[in-house]
Amino acid sequence: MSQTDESAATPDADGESSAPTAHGGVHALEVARAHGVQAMFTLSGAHVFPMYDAAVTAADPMPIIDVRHEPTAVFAAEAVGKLTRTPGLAVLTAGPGVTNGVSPVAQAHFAGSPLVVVGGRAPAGRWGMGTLQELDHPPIFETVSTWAATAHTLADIAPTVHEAFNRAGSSHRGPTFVDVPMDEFFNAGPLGAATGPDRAPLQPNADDLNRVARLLQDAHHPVLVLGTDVWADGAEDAASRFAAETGIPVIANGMGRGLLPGGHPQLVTKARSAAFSGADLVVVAGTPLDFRLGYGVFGGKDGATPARVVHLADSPGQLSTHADLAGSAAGDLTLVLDGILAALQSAPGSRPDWSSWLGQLQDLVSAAAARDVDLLASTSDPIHPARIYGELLPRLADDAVVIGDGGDFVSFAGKFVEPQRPGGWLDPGPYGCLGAGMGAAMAARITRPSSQVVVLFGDGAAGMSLMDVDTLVRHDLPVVMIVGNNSAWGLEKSPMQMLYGYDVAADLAPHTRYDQVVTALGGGGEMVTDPAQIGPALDRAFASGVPYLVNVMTDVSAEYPRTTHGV
Ligand SMILES: Cc1ncc(C[n+]2csc(CCOP(=O)(O)OP(=O)(O)O)c2C)c(N)n1
Ligand SMILES: [Mg+2]
Repeated sequence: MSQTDESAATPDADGESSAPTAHGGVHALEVARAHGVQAMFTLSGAHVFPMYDAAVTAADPMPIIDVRHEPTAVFAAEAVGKLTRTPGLAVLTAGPGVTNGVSPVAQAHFAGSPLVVVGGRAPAGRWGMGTLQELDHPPIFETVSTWAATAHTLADIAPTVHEAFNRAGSSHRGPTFVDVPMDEFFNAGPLGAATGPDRAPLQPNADDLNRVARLLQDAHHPVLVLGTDVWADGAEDAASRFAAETGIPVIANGMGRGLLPGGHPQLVTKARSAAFSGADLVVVAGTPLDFRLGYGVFGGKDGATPARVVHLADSPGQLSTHADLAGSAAGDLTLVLDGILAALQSAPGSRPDWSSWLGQLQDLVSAAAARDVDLLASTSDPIHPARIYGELLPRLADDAVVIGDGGDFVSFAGKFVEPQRPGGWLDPGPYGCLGAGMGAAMAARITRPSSQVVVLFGDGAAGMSLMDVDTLVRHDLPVVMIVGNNSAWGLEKSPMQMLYGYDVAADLAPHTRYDQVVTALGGGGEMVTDPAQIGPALDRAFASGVPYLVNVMTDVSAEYPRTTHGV
């Protein structure tokens, strides 16, 4: 117990002190702390002052990262959740502060990111009378969060916040929201002992695991897809064991990147389309069968038989209801993967040998890598975005955190960046909300203090959060930002051209000096127009020790060759 005023302890009948008293902010913050929160992200508003008072008056004060626009606070807290697999905390003031947080909460909902948002709320004592920013928030979050509730009284605060953290951090993870009426937040009353998470791993069904093992036993050309929830569920060791023991080819998706390190012989992400079209069994672990995975249909072109599909999820509600599944299992993903492996290893008959199938895919990976060499070294003028990755990749440390926020420029990152460790790649996930990168960078710098942190911005996306470089500077959070500046909302420009033969609302001002925005705010930066200068600029950025933006002018006609637009 760190932040109670002992002189305010409530005397009981014998005159001895019983539970100490504290205001509502302390009630909420002590619970957050018990759930592992180490920093709060916020933008000021009087409705939530008790949270700040609780943070700064604690014996062990909690850092407050105050931002310039609420979405950055929530994206930062979401990214804390993604990086640490413990819910992050954002605190938003009533009304506009809370509604500014809706898109990031929706993003966390789609990505299954553990996140708790505590909101201010107009005072209960004047509810309905039209106080400033009086809005009933929880209904707004009904479709975009795991759970949303009001803690109506001081006594409700601790249990409601506890519930919010438990739900946010339990499979399937996601965002939760609690608002507290201002008068109750400022009220003081007895403070109970805060307790941490209480959740048990979800047990998968043994028959389901055996069935999946039999499907693997029968498969000649299987592929395993490892997605975000494998990392989020802490199943990285089980995933490595499964891959090592079976020899199965693996494709990484979302935060599943890095579960097998870049260059691992079984990692065939670069041969993804051949792997999917040639597979007879696709096992998808820890990610939905959405547009990123062809809605769960693999192969089957030109009359061929499509692959059988197995879906493994961290909880039953995540299992696909639209795909035609040959097998499925839901539960703690370590138990799921280890359980299938054990069933496969104890099955009668010989272990399947997939080495020649893996060999075919490895040849395709090598061919794809050889094809990329020229593009990564491109000397074209204007600069091809791939050249930026050609310069970045050899400079990335194994523990780097790479964040993508943009359209085509970031799609190239998805193609070229294969992290060495899990938890080192952050993208928005299936909701695809631009503007998340700056908050994610803050979270990465705070949670991985000694790692390189690199944000890859499209120029359009950068404009959504660049003012929050001010926050990086004020809080001494050095990160490297790289803008692929094609002076356009490129990912929208080329599809509009394709559909209409023209485009509108897709151009941005040419050669905008986003680097000078950063220097004006107290960081460093430079513009690059010569491909040979990208590498030296990156070296200066990494060495600078300040928020530093490398603004690279790129070729707007070098769009990403995509096969799907997500519909
Ligand atoms: C909040 C939000 N608004 C709009 C979009 C639609 N959108 C997707 S990609 C994109 C273009 C991104 O442009 P930029 O960041 O410059 O990257 P580029 O494609 O040019 O590399 C847009 C507008 C979105 N995904 N999210
Ligand atoms: Mg652009």
